[in-house]
Amino acid sequence: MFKMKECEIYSNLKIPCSSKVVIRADGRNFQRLAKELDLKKPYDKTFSTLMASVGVDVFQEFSPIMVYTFSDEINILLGEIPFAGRVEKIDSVFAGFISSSFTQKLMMKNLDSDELSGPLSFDSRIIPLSSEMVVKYFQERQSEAWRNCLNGYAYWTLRKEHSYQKTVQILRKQKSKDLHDLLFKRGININEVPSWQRRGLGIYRRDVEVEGYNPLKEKKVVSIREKAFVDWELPLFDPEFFKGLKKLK
Ligand SMILES: Nc1nc2c(ncn2[C@@H]2O[C@H](COP(=O)(O)OP(=O)(O)OP(=O)(O)O)[C@@H](O)[C@H]2O)c(=O)[nH]1
Ligand SMILES: [Mg+2]
Repeated sequence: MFKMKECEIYSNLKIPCSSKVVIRADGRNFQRLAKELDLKKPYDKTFSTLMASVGVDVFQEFSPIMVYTFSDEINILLGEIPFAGRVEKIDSVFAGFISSSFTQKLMMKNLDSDELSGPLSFDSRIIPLSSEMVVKYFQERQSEAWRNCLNGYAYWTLRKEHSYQKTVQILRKQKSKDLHDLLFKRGININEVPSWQRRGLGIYRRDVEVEGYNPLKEKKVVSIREKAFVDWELPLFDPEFFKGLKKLK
């Protein structure tokens, strides 16, 4: 007898057991959202703070090893693989969770969300990697953050002087060195803009001192707790950085 369940043909798709897993979620149509929220250009710290707090929500819910975010993307290096590695379940739950967390934080931040044209969403993809590829993956995302930073500053600086068409035309043939010079002539040293704009933001476990009170001994006590730490001053990623990351105890 035919069972409708048999039409759910992707439900058995699973992540290969031996791989490390990164999930990358990306805001859908956030160029439009940035306009609607009238975000500062090229970087709006309120928006990045919001993305960081979404990352902290992900951290608390799924206990990954690290979250890395820049622009409208969030990369999640998983420790334990949830939902028995089921691809559909993981992709849909992460996209849903992140979209919902973002919306909740947006409402709390009181960014001018009355102007939104409708519900917002994030997509999500699963990237299985060998251990060696994990560092390379994050290095590539961090290079993308840097390219974004350079292009974003160049674009918005020129837009103060030129139309959209003219700006695109000027930028078309420029190499990265030309963009540095172009910005430098206008008083911006791109190597000195805030680290989070050049390198993105990381969230990972770190020991922090927590002050408490021991009522029996009637005195203050300091204990060490592991907490999700938002790093606004990330180094350039290298293998050492990843070796130092704490896994869930
Ligand atoms: N003004 C401003 N815009 C930002 C900021 N961070 C991200 N964005 C916007 O978010 C966009 C992210 O790029 P994409 O993901 O390629 O663009 P998208 O419109 O989301 O397109 P899809 O992801 O394909 O749906 C950028 O082009 C910016 O327009 C910010 O701090 N300030
Ligand atoms: Mg996007």
